[in-house]
Amino acid sequence: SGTLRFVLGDQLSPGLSALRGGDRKRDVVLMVEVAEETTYVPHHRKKIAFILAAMRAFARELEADGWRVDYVRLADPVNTGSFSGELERAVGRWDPERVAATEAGEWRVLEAQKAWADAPWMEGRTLDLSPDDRFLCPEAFFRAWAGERKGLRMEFFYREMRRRTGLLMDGGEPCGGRWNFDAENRKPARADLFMPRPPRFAPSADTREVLELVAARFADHFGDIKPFWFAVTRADAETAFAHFLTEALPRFGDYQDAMLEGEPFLYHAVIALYLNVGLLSPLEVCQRAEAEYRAGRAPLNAVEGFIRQILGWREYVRGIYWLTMPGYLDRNALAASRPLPSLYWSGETRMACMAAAIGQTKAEAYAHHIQRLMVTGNFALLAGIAPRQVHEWYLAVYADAFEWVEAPNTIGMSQFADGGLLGSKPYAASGAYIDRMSDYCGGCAYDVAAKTGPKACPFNYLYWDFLARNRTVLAGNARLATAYRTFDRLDEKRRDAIAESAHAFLTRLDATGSDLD
Ligand code: DLZ
Ligand code: SF4
Repeated sequence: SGTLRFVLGDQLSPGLSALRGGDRKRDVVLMVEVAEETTYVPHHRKKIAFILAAMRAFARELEADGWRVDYVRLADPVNTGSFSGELERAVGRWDPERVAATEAGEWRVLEAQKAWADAPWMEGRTLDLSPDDRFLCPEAFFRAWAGERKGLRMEFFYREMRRRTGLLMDGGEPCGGRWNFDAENRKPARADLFMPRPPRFAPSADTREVLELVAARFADHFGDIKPFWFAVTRADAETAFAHFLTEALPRFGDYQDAMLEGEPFLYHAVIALYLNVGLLSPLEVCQRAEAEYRAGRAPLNAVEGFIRQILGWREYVRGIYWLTMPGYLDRNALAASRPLPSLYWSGETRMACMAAAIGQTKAEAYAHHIQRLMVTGNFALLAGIAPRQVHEWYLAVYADAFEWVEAPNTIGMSQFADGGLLGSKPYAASGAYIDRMSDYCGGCAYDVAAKTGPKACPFNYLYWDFLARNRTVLAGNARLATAYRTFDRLDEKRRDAIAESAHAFLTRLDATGSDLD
């Protein structure tokens, strides 16, 4: 009797639609740790630890709030290893009248949820699958918006969302008279002693138990488990966010695109992982950032930039995901087919920028967006790596990576494999961009000023090689016209030297998985 309320590992929010209107005396909340979710891509060990620890903490929070929670652990010998298998067993245990669930964030899991309605063990019971209204843009709203347009530019979607929510609006007008202050947000950073760091939380006894489980069970997965300092409770995630608001938000805008050796976090909030599992609410974090602006404690360029990431970009990529799945994962507009080189897992490379981004990814299950887009993403794009493999790497290695947000970012924005649905041009750049935005090049074995030859920065010749190789697809792109003109003005000897350097580099990459001898 009663309702079985199934809560997934990225649905750790007390206000979740599947819990709404529940009867704490009659209903049971089901949460399950399952092998399928931990291995559908080889997740970073810190990511698995984070999700399982947050799930266990949430189960305790629900119990403290009067719910009865049926929690299945990964090590339970009768665990079937899948959501559907565990739901079937739980239905057998509780014989509920109804099963309630919130629609999964991923297409793969939503398909499984929809199939529950016809499962033999659901006979005589109702399935109540409700939308995930923690997101600010309902799927139907996005479809209607997208249906009217050819180009789906984030900027216009974002303006609709500003109007719809009233965030950073003065009446009908955007605060400060402009929608977007990004032009002010492109400053390189300098290391200073007072740079804020995200607060670190000591693992509880429960979390330490999870760390041991993950160490034993996922010994062959990528990534360091310790030190483990992520928040796993709502209270700690809120502390982390409050710290960001006072310490980093005021300068977040200025240094959004900067990269510094040894400074993985800069002025970034490092809250995507908390938002994406439900420990923080997207609407609330936007409202609190706006309050900092209204109180005069943070400038508009910072607050607008922060809110755009969440209200604009995050909602927009989710809309794109549901609009284009399931085909999206196999898009490959540039027909890139090189297998992902092993240096993405080992971090062993002479390219200082790549070593820094991959090294900190291994340590922290985190890299900020410019490292992902302009270093590891840019390299994969220039080297012509198969987008599906690039996608699976990002999905595996980042604690905040769930397919709905990661796939459009990787396949669309970073790899241009959707042919320009998301971005109007590929995010391809030579070493000069990385040099301008970071301090990596000074400590690199390569010379960022050299264009060709064994000492030259590989991003330099790979950039031209990328443009030359993809000419038929990209030549018509207005935003690349200048680049193609520059390339065509190079004399033949230069162009041959570029092709030769690129060929030598890529041949070694294919043979060894890296650029080492
Ligand atoms: C990512 C993940 C992992 C590693 N483990 C679990 C798990 O054991 N149990 C669970 O409910 N969810 C897990 N998740 C998150 C799910 O993969 C996530 O809910 C799906 O991606 C659906 O959006
Ligand atoms: Fe990266 Fe090239 Fe700079 Fe080295 S020189 S850090 S490879 S951009």
